[in-house]
Amino acid sequence: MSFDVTAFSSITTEIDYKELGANTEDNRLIPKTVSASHQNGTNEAGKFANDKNPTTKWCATSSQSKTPYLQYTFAEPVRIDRWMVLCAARESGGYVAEAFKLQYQTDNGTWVDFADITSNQMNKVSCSMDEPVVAQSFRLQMVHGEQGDGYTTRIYEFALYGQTVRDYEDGIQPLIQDSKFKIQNGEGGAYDLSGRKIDSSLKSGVYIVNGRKKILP
Ligand SMILES: [Ca+2]
Repeated sequence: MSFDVTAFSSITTEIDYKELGANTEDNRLIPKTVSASHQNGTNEAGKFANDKNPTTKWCATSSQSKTPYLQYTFAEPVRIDRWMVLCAARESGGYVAEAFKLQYQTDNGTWVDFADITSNQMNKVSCSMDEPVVAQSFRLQMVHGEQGDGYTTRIYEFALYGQTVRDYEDGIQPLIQDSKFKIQNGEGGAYDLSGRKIDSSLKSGVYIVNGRKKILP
């Protein structure tokens, strides 16, 4: 993973609106539903981490839960290659979340970590992933919502970036059809998009198997 971050500060936390925008070149994905395990009333509901407004937040008090989560569920499977969490330094540097995890849900319902952030002091944590994650539901699972002894959660934005699996597959279809290796007709084997036959077991990625696209998360 590579981090592109802003250190926490009690002075400034505003971020570039372009970073927050949906359907821009940043490919922010908008979930169909946003739900929080706990929230501090309707004015600090989970949806405020998804409103592209860096001055509104999802909050869950420590008395409600020390480890609440925020869940995004998309209308169809998506392929995530970047994420961003904007914390609460605009209120206080001490309110920057120290520890949290990002999770995706597998087909059998299990939640799996794909990021585990500890000892964080950055107000905006923006991470590009070397290995994209394909799923339909994701969670920001809080571990420690503040820098000190407190456990109140304050998240101003939680964003996932990427493409729907459908759009991604549409994007690679021309690569398959234009391949000089004729892999679109590949018989009885697995090939990568460069036309190389894969003899070992398949890792995550996109392959042509028996002439059809196959995405392995
Ligand atoms: Ca917000």
